Amino acid sequence: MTDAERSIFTRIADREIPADIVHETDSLIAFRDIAPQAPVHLLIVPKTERYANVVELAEGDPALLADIVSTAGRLAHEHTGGQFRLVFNTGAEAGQTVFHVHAHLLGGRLEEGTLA
Ligand code: DGP
Repeated sequence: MTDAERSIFTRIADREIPADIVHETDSLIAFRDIAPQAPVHLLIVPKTERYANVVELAEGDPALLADIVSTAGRLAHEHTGGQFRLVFNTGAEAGQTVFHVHAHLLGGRLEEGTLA
């Protein structure tokens, strides 16, 4: 795969592009969003870029989706006091810009309409 074909998130996981990484396992990586929409705004990303969106992930690897959700819970306890919003933009018209599935974990004092 050429650099142009690899997703920006794969390049972050491979340490080719710097990011503020807060958590990593063999299958997932979590880092701060470059353009935060809330006081705490993390992206939780499976290392595989096989799945473009959450529906593909749910159908292809439900255990990995469950891992994202439980990781969100643990990270929310560490970073926001435990309450959070988890968003999967799905499709360009819904605001998805990176077609490598990722969850937005938003926490802190959310304004009404954040990421609406
Ligand atoms: P989405 O619109 O749901 O596809 O979200 C993509 C998010 O990825 C968006 O909130 C901005 C973030 N993002 C894009 N490029 C980078 C980057 O190079 N570093 C970091 N940390 N975040 C990025």
